[in-house]
Amino acid sequence: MKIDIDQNRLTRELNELAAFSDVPAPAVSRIVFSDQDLRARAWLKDLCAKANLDVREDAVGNTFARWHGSEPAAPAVGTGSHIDAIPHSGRYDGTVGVLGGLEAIRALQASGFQPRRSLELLLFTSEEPTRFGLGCLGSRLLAGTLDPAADETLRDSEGSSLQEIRTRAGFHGPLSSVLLTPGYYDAFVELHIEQGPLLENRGVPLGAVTAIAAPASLRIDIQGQGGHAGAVLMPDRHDAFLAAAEIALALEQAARSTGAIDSVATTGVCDIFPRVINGIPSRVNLEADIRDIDADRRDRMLVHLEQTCTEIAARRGVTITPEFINRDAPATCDPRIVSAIAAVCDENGFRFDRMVSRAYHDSLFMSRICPAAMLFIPCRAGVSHLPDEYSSPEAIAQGTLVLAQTLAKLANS
Ligand code: HGY
Ligand code: MN
Ligand code: MN
Repeated sequence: MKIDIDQNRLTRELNELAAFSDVPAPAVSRIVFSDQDLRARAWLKDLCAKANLDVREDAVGNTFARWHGSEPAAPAVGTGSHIDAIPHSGRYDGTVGVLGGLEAIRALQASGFQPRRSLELLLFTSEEPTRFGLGCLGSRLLAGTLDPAADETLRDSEGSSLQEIRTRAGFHGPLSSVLLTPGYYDAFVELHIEQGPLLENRGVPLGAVTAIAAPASLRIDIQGQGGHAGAVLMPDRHDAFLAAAEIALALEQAARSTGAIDSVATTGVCDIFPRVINGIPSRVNLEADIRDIDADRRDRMLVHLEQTCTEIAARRGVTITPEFINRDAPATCDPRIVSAIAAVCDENGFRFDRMVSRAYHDSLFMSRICPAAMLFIPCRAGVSHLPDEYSSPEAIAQGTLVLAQTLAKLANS
């Protein structure tokens, strides 16, 4: 069965999708449920309809495009990713998995392949934490790992709730209806850029992902004492920002001192109040991201952080309140699917590495409800979440070909 990936069409579609953006090229900003996101979704649904796929959307906007197999009642094989993009980022993160998944299905259709199990493309809602502060919103709800009460509790920076925003975007129904029934999928495979430099450094074109790191994130509120930048003497100060600075450095030290290269931590948000040059910071809001492929080691970093906050609060006379946003377990990718990816690479004579994913993905939550794995392709210098994120048309097409052949194996397993 010869499967031809239409590399030019796939490249063109990736560039068309990138144009649905709130910032000029080469950067992409496409926040979930923004006008650009909704336009991009409509454009994608039209492509799926043209491929004769049966399209449906759930109450949070997860979108499913199904090619019905000869055994429609059998658990399906899924593939897909996300199209939301953090501000001023790139055009390949997530989109390669959505448009590559569509191209894989179209190539299988054109090859005359007949799936026994249905093949289904997914577009997950809000993989990025940008708008609601929590990543993988759509896949968490599909997996039942997020309380539907999030409809009210999750709010964007303007105070609008998830419920208000999703219904305004045209997605209705109770959030509890998003949960997938057990056995809905027999397998799920996500194609994604590596978002790291390992494949490119090794000159290897493909990565079969064996595990996905355990992400945790938290908000830290620091309440100090404001005052006049000139009049308050240093011994009398309770500067909230200096306490925050110590926390950020302690977090870095915690990640560097575990002895493992897989421990990482970043303080990516720091809001200072009242944010005036001649006022002592009275309050700071920090948001930190802590990950490791080993959950226990990650949790030891979190314990160290909490102990450090207690010590800084006492010494500086400030109040420090850490609040977890998420604290997820890592995922082990399904060995059967990893083996199917490996077999396809071997059959094609493609080199590949088995590797872990340090970024989290929707596959992390799909693995809670079905066997799941990921296929990586290189991105230039490992750059991602930046406008110069890049993966070559050839690398994307090769990854799409391996995805197509892997889906075919799984659909008729
Ligand atoms: O942050 C992540 O790992 C993903 O790219 N959202
Ligand atoms: Mn991302
Ligand atoms: Mn992604």
